[in-house]
Amino acid sequence: MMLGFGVVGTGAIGREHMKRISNTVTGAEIRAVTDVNQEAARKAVEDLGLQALVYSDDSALIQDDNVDAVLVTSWGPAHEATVLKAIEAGKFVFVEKPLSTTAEGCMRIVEAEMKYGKRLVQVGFMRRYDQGYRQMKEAIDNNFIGEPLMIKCAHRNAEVGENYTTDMAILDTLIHEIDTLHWLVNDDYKSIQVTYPKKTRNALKHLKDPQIVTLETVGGIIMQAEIFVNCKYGYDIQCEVVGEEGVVKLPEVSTVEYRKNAVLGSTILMDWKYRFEDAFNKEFQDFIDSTKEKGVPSGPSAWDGYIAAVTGDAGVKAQESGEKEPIRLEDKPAFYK
Ligand code: NAI
Ligand code: ISE
Repeated sequence: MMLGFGVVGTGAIGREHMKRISNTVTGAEIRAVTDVNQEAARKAVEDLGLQALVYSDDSALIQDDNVDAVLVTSWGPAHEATVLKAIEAGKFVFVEKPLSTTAEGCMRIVEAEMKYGKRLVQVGFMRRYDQGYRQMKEAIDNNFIGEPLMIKCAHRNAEVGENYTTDMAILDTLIHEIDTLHWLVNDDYKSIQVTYPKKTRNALKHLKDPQIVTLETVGGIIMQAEIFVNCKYGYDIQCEVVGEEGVVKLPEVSTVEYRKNAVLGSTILMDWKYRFEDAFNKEFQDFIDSTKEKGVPSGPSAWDGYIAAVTGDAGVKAQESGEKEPIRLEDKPAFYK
């Protein structure tokens, strides 16, 4: 039986995921779409050659009996309302990051899901499905490098648009590291601090870029993440975990090696879309298989979305204060253990 998706938000990543569901992964199909820009929704259906209904809003789409799972790819501030409606209707939800733009909003989702009585929600933290990160995690879990002591990582984008603001370095960009790093080392965050190196002349006036974020865990691991969103040369994700007995490093993406004009080189990808394509495919296949076979999604949960939101809020505070800000999480409910 096919899992029927209803898509809320047919913008950039919405269309990517629609293509993925229709052409790459197996066991699912797009049955309905909606977007506040109705023309965009109609065009997405037409361009992808789908047999999907176009609804006027998310409420109507969620009520469609043929929609088993709601894919939320609208703007961040709209996520919470759609996710809550989908939970109330007992539909599975795949929601892109952020789960909600506030920690309180994430907690409302957590409470609604617990009240419903089983997991319905998966958050789009796709790095947990990236082969390199998975291999690192396996090595750490198997004690290959002994106790992890520190992490050094970088999240670099070639450039960002005018509407990218300083806080987005934490809430939109670092959010992926926030989710991945504590998962990698099985630890919880304790504090966050942000410092600003010399500013690049390639960043617009209103933006502080690059930024160095230091996260400290309850177990004492120090993680240093560089966020540099106008690095110019490409989309580059780096991560190295230093342990008591050795080091594991995120492998470079393999691209063709070339020799030309006295250079031995290889290409750096320019876009997250290509860097994490395989991870996106795997996260969707897992969501489809888990919901169909186990009746619950098994990927990053609403609780993981909550952790990211609390940490992100503390990060924005740290950007403003320059101080080490505490990260205070509620106790994890047994429901999510
Ligand atoms: P976008 O602006 O290209 O598309 C968003 C679409 O949602 C637009 O077509 C807009 O009209 C529609 N929309 C907004 N509010 C709506 C509502 N209430 N109901 C229905 N439609 C609504 O944005 P983009 O880049 O596709 O990002 C969407 C989400 O995906 C964001 O939360 C973003 O953070 C996340 N994202 C995640 C990535 C990842 O690596 N996991 C990468 C890029 C984006
Ligand atoms: C974007 O919003 C994402 O979610 C990408 O995965 C990330 O790497 C990129 O830097 C963000 O702008």
